[in-house]
Amino acid sequence: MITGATSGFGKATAIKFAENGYNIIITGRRKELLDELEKELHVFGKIKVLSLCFDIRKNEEIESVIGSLSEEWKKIDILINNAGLAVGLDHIQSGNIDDWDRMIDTNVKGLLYVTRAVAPLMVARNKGHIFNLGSIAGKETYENGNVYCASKFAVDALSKSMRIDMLKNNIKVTLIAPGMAETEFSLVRFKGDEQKAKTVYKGIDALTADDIADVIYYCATLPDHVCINEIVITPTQQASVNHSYRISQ
Ligand code: NDP
Ligand code: 8X3
Repeated sequence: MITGATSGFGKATAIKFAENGYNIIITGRRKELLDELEKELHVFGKIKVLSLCFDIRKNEEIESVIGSLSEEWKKIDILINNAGLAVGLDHIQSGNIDDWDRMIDTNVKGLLYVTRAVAPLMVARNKGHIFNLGSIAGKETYENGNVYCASKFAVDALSKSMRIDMLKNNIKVTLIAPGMAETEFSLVRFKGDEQKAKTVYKGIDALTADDIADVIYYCATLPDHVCINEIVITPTQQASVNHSYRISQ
C-alpha cells in the first residue's frame, strides 16, 4: 500500500513494485491520476491493483476505507507512508499559519492516522514492513525550513518509536530520508510557481523518483532477518541540507 501514488516517489514506487509482480493499493486525492496509474500498472502483467481515493488528513475516511477492505486486501505486507508536502518557505516570524497546518496535518497526523489503521493488520499477522518518507530536512534544519523540518523530524522520531513498539510483532520499519529530488515537491511548495520550482534544482543533477523507488524496493526485498532502519540519500552534488555544489549552466 502506497500513499501519495499519484506523483513523484509514490508513483515511481508503485511502478517498481508492479514490474516485480506485487499486488498494489495506490492512494491519493487526485482520482483521475489514480485511474490513469491503475491502467498503467496493469501493463506489467496479472497483478491486482486497488485504487483508494482519500485525504490522509481525514482520519474518519481512513478508518472507514481500511475497515471496509476485503480480507484479501487487508493482508498488507508493505505500507509506504509517502504522501507529504512542503508548503511555503518563510521565516518563522512571517510564516503562514495555513501552510503550517497543512504540513503538520499531512506529514505528521496523516502519517499517524494511516499507520494507526494499517499497523494492527500487520501486528495481527506478525508480519509487515513500514516505510516512512522522512527527509534530510528531518535530520538537519535550513533557513525557512522551520515547520517542514519539524514535521520531518517528527517522522524521524516516529520511525524510531514504531520500530521499538512493534519489535515483538516482527514489524520492520525503515525511514527513507532523501535530499533534493525533482518531483512535484517544489511546485507544491511554491504553490504552482514553475519558475521558482525549477530554480531549486538549477545546476544540480538531482535525485529522481526512480532512484528513491529503487532504494525502497531494495530495502523491501532483503531477507526476513534484515531490516535497514534508515537511509539518507542525496544527489552526489549535495553533502548536507545546507551544502550543495551547483555547476553553473
Ligand atoms: P510529490 O508532490 O511529487 O508527491 C506527493 C504525493 O503526496 C502526491 O501523490 C500527493 O497526491 C500526495 N499527497 C499530498 N497530500 C496528501 C493528502 N493530504 N492526502 C493524500 N495524499 C496526499 O512529492 P514527492 O514524491 O517528492 O514527495 C513524497 C514524499 O517524500 C513527501 O513526504 C516529501 O515530503 C518527501 N520528500 C521529498 C523530497 C524531494 O526533494 N522531492 C526529499 C525528501 C523527502 P495528491 O495530490 O493526489 O493527493
Ligand atoms: C525535501 C528536501 O531539502 O528540499 O524534503 O527540504 S529539502
